[in-house]
Amino acid sequence: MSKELAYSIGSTFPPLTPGIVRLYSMRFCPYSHRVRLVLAEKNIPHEIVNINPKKRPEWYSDIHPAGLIPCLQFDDGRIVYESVITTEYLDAVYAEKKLISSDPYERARQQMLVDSFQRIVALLFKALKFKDPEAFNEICKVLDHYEKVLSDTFFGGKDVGFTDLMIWPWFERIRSLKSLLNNELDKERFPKLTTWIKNMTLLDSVKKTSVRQDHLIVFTKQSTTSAEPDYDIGLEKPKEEEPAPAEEPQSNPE
Ligand SMILES: N[C@@H](CCC(=O)N[C@@H](CS)C(=O)NCC(=O)O)C(=O)O
Repeated sequence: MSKELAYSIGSTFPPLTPGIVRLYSMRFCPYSHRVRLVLAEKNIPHEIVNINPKKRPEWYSDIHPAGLIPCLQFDDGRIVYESVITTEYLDAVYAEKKLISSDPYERARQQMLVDSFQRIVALLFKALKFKDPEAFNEICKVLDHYEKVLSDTFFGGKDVGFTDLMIWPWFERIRSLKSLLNNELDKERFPKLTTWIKNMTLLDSVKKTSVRQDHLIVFTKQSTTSAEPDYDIGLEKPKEEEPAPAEEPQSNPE
């Protein structure tokens, strides 16, 4: 049985491992993907506990008051949630390989890029759920600004940083879901972003955390059409209990 299976109602709290940060996650959640990227990029030893957000385990409300994912839990009781706050916290505590600039203006510039990206999050949802072609055009209009301000290998310079990791999960989804979107980014309109995407895909953290395209396609189809998508797509699941064999019909004595 896979260790990645999502915990749901009725499950028992899995004990924490001393010295290991735990991330409560969901395999297809782009916000969790942000934190998985940061943990991988900074090489922070961690474990992942997947949660079924539609059938959350009872014990999860003691960890995150609103029950959202992602959320970090440390073995000394510290809890940190909200993907951007979590990233800022991890960057401050694990100082090696800094992702956030110490220069106030540069930091503000990157935070603005991450903040405005929420517009794309909403538009992508609209494009996928309502098959609204105008939503993809709107995404491209927002991305024009990102194309304009990208002036180096990554958004913060020669090394991968805060903005890159915070926005990547949605670029991975735009790429992987082009068949569902019936659209993809125009290389002529976005030459710098096209090179940036190539550079991102070469990073180990991006390779390690990428979501399988076929699973993502199935999950996205399900989550835009059903209230209960399968959070364990592609995983080996526990065998359903065999139904008790039906009693043999008694034959009438001749
Ligand atoms: N602002 C939050 C958003 C997190 C979020 O919306 N997570 C989704 C899963 S992708 C969730 O927990 N949904 C469950 C629910 O809304 O009840 C963050 O950045 O961490």
